[in-house]
Amino acid sequence: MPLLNILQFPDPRLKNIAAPVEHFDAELATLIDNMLETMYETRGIGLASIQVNVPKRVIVIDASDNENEPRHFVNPEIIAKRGVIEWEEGCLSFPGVYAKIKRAKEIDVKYVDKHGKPQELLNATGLLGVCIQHEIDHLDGITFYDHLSSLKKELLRKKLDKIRRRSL
Ligand code: GNR
Ligand code: NI
Repeated sequence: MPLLNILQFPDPRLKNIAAPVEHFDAELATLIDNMLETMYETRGIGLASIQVNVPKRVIVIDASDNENEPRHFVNPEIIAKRGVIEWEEGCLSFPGVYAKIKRAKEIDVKYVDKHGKPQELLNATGLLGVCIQHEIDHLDGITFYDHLSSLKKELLRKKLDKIRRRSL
């Protein structure tokens, strides 16, 4: 069992909007550690606090090949977007289903670290860039499902139902 419980679609709490973090204390550091542990345990490459029912603006990501680049972003904001890319995305709140989503190809992100120190990540591309956009969406109550046409939404729901029936 992963440390933290990950909310599953269509849990209404996935639509909550996360509030900015104001206190850079031990509780925040523990949340980040627990989110990273849960992400690694579930073989995800990212996790947003909203998914573990903590509506604070915190995300963790490790988009490396060797699971050795844990990153955390507190109060992240995309400050520039360049180009468009389509990427096959998955989500820990929709296990087993995947969909192609259009995202910005390259982004610049401003955030603070767990100490409250301002940071910038410039020119994030590929899986990292896509994942940051996917996670920031979660903080605003948006999932990859919300990016799909109604036809693709229906298809994805059916696949999800089938997978869930199979694993009962
Ligand atoms: O594990 C995940 N993989 C992934 C693949 C492509 C684009 C985005 C992601 S994020 C996802 C984990 C997750 O649900 N984060 O919110
Ligand atoms: Ni997700």
